[in-house]
This record gives sequence, structure tokens and C-alpha cells, in this order.
Amino acid sequence: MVTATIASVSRKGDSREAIASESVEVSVVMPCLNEAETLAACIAEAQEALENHDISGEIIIADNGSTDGSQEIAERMGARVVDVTRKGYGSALMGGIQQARGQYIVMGDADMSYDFGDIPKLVSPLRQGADIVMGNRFRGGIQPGAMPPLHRYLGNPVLTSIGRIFYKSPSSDFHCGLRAFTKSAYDRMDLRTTGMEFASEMVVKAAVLEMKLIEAPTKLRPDGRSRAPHLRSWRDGWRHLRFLLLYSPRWLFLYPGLLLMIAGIYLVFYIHKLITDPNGLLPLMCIGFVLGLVFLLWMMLPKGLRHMLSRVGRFIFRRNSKEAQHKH
Ligand SMILES: Nc1nc2c(ncn2[C@@H]2O[C@H](COP(=O)(O)OP(=O)(O)O)[C@@H](O)[C@H]2O)c(=O)[nH]1
Ligand SMILES: [Mg+2]
Repeated sequence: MVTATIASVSRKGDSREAIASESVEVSVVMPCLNEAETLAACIAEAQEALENHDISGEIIIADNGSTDGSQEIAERMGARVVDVTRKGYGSALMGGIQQARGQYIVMGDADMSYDFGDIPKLVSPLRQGADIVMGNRFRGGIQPGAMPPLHRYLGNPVLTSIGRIFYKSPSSDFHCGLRAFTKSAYDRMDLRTTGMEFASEMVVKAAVLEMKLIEAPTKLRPDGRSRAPHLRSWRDGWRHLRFLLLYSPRWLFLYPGLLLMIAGIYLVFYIHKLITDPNGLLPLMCIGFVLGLVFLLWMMLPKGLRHMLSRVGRFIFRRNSKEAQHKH
């Protein structure tokens, strides 16, 4: 086994080409956007974990447009910088993982909020056959000030519960940024999302593909930088929720459709007072019933026909918008 990490090998002066051809067991991929304050400490922590546990590895910094010298810091530390053109947390990670040479990938933020000393703990289940090992901050301990109350008591638990119900995932912390997976599992997941919802997409795809997912408790520390995080609570929360809904036609159309339909039938047939008053809730009830019916019928259409109708709808919409633009 190669015991030195690629990062440490590169410090000893080998050519980049020689290093690039070497395969390793673990690629540590850190998404990074202007993390000059903390990047060096994260890389050092990951290098130490690899070296202390005789893991052959490399460290990849997936950057897309840092302007604070993060890329130079990474290179100076012996890590490999992958400059990804498309912006976003998901895009950066996809670009970095694409360049990874490891059989296993560990991903973790570059703001010192995660402990890269946990790398061996995450890799060990992969060696024993797991496809993905998810960190769990609620089990590992969230240090004071590490997670805002809005995320701790609302955002994370609610979105994770929705994800667990919709997809029957065993993960209890969908958004943990420290996780590990095999390169082959990653390839099978065929991930697409470009923003922070990438974190959800991975857990959802793992569940849909019935991959073996293990949880490992990991602690969360307050990040070590002086500016605000990139994550925007409401915008990114919505992106996570939207992904959870869009990927589950059953929960987006079928169940709400059924519910609306049943509610419509109930109101129409049993609440006589409302029915006899035409200015009352009658119009609303009818709308609810019709909407429910439409959702239900839409869901029952064969998949191919649904796609075709969506395409026709999009085409008409685009043509109308173009015509409207011309008129202006
Ligand atoms: N390359 C790149 N990295 C990003 C982007 N957004 C966030 N990151 C990195 O992803 C990690 C997590 O971001 P952070 O702002 O700490 O989000 P939070 O921990 O979820 O609040 C950090 O290492 C960021 O530098 C992005 O658009 N591009
Ligand atoms: Mg952070």
C-alpha cells in the first residue's frame, strides 16, 4: 500500500504528471469559495488523518472563482485545485469528484466546521461494503454556536423528516456536509443539481437506488471564518424542499390530489348548509374537487404521455413569451 498521501508526495517534488497517473484509495474533496481563512487548517487536518492511518489519498479543492487567494493556499499546501467553471456548491463538488482518482470519496466543507480527523471512521464502512457513509451531526454533537437555531430545530429536522417519509431513507441528517461514498456508487447516482440541494439529491438517489447507507456520528464545530456562510437559509431550504417534491410525483401529485378530491367530495355531499348557499364555500369546494381530479388524472397518465404533454406545454409557453417580447 502507498502510505504517503498524494498531497505529501507532491510536496517532495514529484512531477504533477507522475502524481496524476497514480491511483489512490481516498480522495478528499472540499468545495471552496473564498475560504482563505480556514482552508489551510482543513487541508492540514485531512493530511494528518490520512498519514496517521496509512491511507493513500489525495486532497482536491473544488473551487469556482475564489478571489481571496484560496487557490494559492491550496497549492502551497500540496493539494490539487480543480477550477470548476459552473458556479454552485453542487457544481463544484461534481467537478472535483470527476477529477478524483480515489476508489472512495470523502467530501467536507472547507470552513473548519467538520473534523477531517473523522476520515478513517467514514472510510472504514466503505471498505466493508457500504456504498455511502453519512455523517450525523445530531448524534455526533453540535457545539454551541455551530448551527443556527432555525436550522437546528426547524430546517434540518423538517426537511430530513420529509425526505425520510418520501424516500424511506435511513439518514437522519440529510444535509450533513461530511460524508463518504464509493466512486462507483457516485457514478450510479448520476447527480445533477448545482446548488446546495446537491446534498439532498445524493441521499435521495442513494435511497431510490437501494444503496447501502450507514450513518456515522460526526461533530459540528462553529466555522472558523469571520464572514457569513454562503448558505441562505430560506433560498436554500426551498431548493432542498423543491427537489424533494419534484423527485416524487407520488407526493407532489398523487397524495395531494387524492386528499383534495376526498375533501371536495366530503364538502359537496355532507355540508348541506354550505352547498345551499351559492355565495358560501361552494365555488372553493368545486375548485378543490376539480384540482384534485386533475392531479389524480395527471398522475395516472402513462409516463411517456406525461412527458410529451409537458413538452407541448413548455413549447406553447415559450412561443407565447417570445410573441409577447416581440410586441414590446
Ligand atoms: N466552490 C464552491 N464552494 C462553495 C459554494 N458555496 C458554498 N461552497 C463551499 O461549501 C462549503 C459549505 O458552505 P457554507 O457557506 O459553509 O454553508 P453551510 O455550512 O451549509 O452553512 C464551504 O466550504 C464553502 O466554501 C460555491 O458556490 N462554490
Ligand atoms: Mg459551513
